[in-house]
Amino acid sequence: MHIVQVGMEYDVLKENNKIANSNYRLLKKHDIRTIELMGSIGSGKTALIIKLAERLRKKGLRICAIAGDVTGEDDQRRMKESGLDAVNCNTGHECHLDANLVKKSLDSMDLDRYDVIFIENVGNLVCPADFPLGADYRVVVISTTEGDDMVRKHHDIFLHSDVAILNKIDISDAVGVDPEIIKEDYKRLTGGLKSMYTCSVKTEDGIDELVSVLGL
Ligand SMILES: Nc1nc2c(ncn2[C@@H]2O[C@H](COP(=O)(O)OP(=O)(O)OP(=O)(O)O)[C@@H](O)[C@H]2O)c(=O)[nH]1
Ligand SMILES: [Mg+2]
Repeated sequence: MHIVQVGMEYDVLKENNKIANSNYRLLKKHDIRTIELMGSIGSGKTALIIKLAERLRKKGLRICAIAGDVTGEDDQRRMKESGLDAVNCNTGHECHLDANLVKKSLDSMDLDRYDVIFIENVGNLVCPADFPLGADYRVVVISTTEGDDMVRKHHDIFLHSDVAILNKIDISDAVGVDPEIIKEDYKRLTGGLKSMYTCSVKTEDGIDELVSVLGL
């Protein structure tokens, strides 16, 4: 029984990776840069996408976002209200997007209209890790309000992502969290090879640096 379960899981992940590769090739064919944002519920993924998109529009880039959530259209609505083109992508019951759901969203879009696509994954620090979607960068966003132990508790998502961001540094004192502890944990986990970037979407601290880190 145990062996069968492992085999099924392997097939699902293999199939996902195949579709993710095809998403990646499709996006490259249209010369689109794609950034996936994963991270905890409420860490500020939607707020960060809206803020980055504002910056990029000023540079003349054409932006769209895929708003991933279990149910509802709240994030898509916020994105659209900010002037950003956005496609809603509900998983129904699942705790993460998969490459096939993203493929369906991409199929519904006119890809010649965009230079950059943001994909917001479902708020979760566990499930999205194993399911690449075909983006250029996988970014994980956590925030000071989650405490200082997220890196110690969730190795996989940090190891499966290219860039890590600690948001809401404007309220780190108020919630009694020292950003340096989280950054040190991350450095230790990644063997000193990568640093975590800090920002506040609210005060815009660190946003310009993120634009350049993400190659935008
Ligand atoms: N103080 C402060 N609040 C922030 C910051 N960034 C986001 N918020 C607030 O945090 C709350 C959650 O932000 P969202 O952007 O909805 O977070 P999310 O990660 O998209 O949440 P889910 O989609 O539900 O997983 C909102 O009330 C934001 O206004 C920040 O840098 N500082
Ligand atoms: Mg959101």
